[in-house]
Amino acid sequence: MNKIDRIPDTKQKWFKEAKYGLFIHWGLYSILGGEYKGQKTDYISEWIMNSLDIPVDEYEKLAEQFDPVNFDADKLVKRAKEEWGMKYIVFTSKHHEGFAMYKSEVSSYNVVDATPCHRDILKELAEACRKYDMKLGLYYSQSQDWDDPNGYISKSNGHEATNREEKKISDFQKYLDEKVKSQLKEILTNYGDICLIWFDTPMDMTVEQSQECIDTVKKIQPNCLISGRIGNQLGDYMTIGDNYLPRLPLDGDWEMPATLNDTWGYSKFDHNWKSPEDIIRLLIKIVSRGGNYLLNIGPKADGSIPEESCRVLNVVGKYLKENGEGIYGTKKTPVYPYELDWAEFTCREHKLYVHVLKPRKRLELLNCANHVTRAVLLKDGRRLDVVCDMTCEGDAVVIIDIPNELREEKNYCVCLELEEETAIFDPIRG
Ligand code: FHN
Repeated sequence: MNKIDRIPDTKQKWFKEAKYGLFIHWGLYSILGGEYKGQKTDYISEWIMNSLDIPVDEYEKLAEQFDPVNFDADKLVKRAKEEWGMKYIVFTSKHHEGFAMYKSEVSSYNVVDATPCHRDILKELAEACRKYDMKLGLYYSQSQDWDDPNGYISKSNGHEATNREEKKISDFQKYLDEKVKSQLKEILTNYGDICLIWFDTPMDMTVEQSQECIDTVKKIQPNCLISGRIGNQLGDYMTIGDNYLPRLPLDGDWEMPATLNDTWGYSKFDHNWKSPEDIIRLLIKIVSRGGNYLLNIGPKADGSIPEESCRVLNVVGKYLKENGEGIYGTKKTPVYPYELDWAEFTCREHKLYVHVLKPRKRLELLNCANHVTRAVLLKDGRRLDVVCDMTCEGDAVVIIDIPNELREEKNYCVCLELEEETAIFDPIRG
């Protein structure tokens, strides 16, 4: 089968059921927070070295300031699991800046050797993940490395960042052999089970080079998944464009990486936060289209998490606590023929979940032709009255009465138990 026609299948239950993960972008760029020597970047903040053309030796000096006194891996992982409802965490072990957020023997440009804190951040996270039974994946920038003379430097933001371009082409293999593969071995050997390696921006990597990275990973941890951004369509699952929600359900395993504001790394200037309602709706849409939502936070240099991120994630977490049955482990949902601003749907065998996102007096699901045996409010198990009927125009309709005390409420989920295995949405007829 042509690679392009391949339907990605991780064959891993945890990935298919997880639905919601936490992305963490943290590195030296977090110290700058989008500003260097009085100059602001208007691009994503973790790209500041590239966007503002900061010379390598100047940028490297940032490490001397990295001392995250407020970073508490235990608290963060506990929170992600118990309050925010995430099922896995993906942490930047090395982003394009080239700095390792763990103790590396391959390069002293790492968080233990080059900073005053001498803390192995990855070790702290890995221990917390083990303690709370949280899956841990690692972001690793395999192509771009702005610190290594042989790493790629992208100009994809329209910015002529470097004069190192010729060299990088000829010596990329050297960087791959000496830094990438060796560092992959380190992160896969020294930190316990790693559920996935989140490769990114493959650039011009050849099929052979992508495969070399995969082989390096799988030889050490055969169950470790490979993100779509290994390039050449060799990933175990599809990684959708950043913040790009597929309009329709997609076949196979996929994940959408996304930001809470407009940047991945911490920025002092970006206050364009999505609302909890935005995130809840996005989560349900992604899940109903068969994907996982990998939602990002960008800790500050001191290790604290921006308050605005926590505020949003707390509300989403509350929704998941009450309505998680309608999210985790659900399946790709048939496309409902109408655009409703007050509802989104998810499903599993013999169950259709109606996520009610705006206040309603009653729920009318026009063209839903299922036989519903019971309607249950997920947050308290209360049974609701339900009728399966026909409209005077001759269309099937399911009607659920909403009790008075719920009529002003939004963000709750009703589970419809179905005689049929799957949701039946009739096509629109005139
Ligand atoms: O260039 C990176 C970016 O900094 C960020 O890490 C995102 C996350 O998906 N990936 C790349 C751009 O797609």
